[in-house]
Amino acid sequence: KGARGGVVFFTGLSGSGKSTIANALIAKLSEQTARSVTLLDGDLVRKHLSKGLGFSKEDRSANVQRIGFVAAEVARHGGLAVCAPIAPYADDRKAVRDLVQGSGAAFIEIHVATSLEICEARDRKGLYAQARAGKLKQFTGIDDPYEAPEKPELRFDTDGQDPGVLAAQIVEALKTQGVI
Ligand code: GGZ
Repeated sequence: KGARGGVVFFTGLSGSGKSTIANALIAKLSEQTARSVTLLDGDLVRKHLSKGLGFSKEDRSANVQRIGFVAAEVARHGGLAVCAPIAPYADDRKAVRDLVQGSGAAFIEIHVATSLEICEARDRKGLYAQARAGKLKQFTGIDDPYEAPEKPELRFDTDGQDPGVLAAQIVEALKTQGVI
């Protein structure tokens, strides 16, 4: 019991709340378990593991596959990895799922389904405004695709939701899957 590795894989638009929920999850896990957690969040990944990659379909795919490879290795050795890229393409997410599940680890895909309208209205980093002005090309949801997952393990409509409540649902899913 407790020895099964697992990957929590968030997907959703920029500004949808992936990182916020991921951090709430990590806080909750640290209260409830002694498990250490490997966080593969967008900012750090693109600074190190995926340094030099842009936002073409090829580069996004490479980025997501790299995240998936590291997460699968962590999970294969009994660890717990939390990933939070946009991961806009269904085939990349499927490849990561297959890689993780292939080693017997749990894979929990979570669609953070905050609408484009809400993400754009928040625009915390001003990126949507830049994309609308044509200064930032290939921006997900504006002039680049986002393929919503059809059957994620969890889907969150984050509007007005407490990240701690959402994180608690993920903890339950990890318990159901025998990870914690
Ligand atoms: C989408 C972009 C883009 C473009 C820069 N499209 O809100 P953020 O700033 O911090 O999160 C976004 C992040 C997306 O990187 P990912 O590695 O998660 O994307 S993917 O999974 O598609 O590889 C955003 C910023 O980088 N950003 N340009 N054109 N987001």
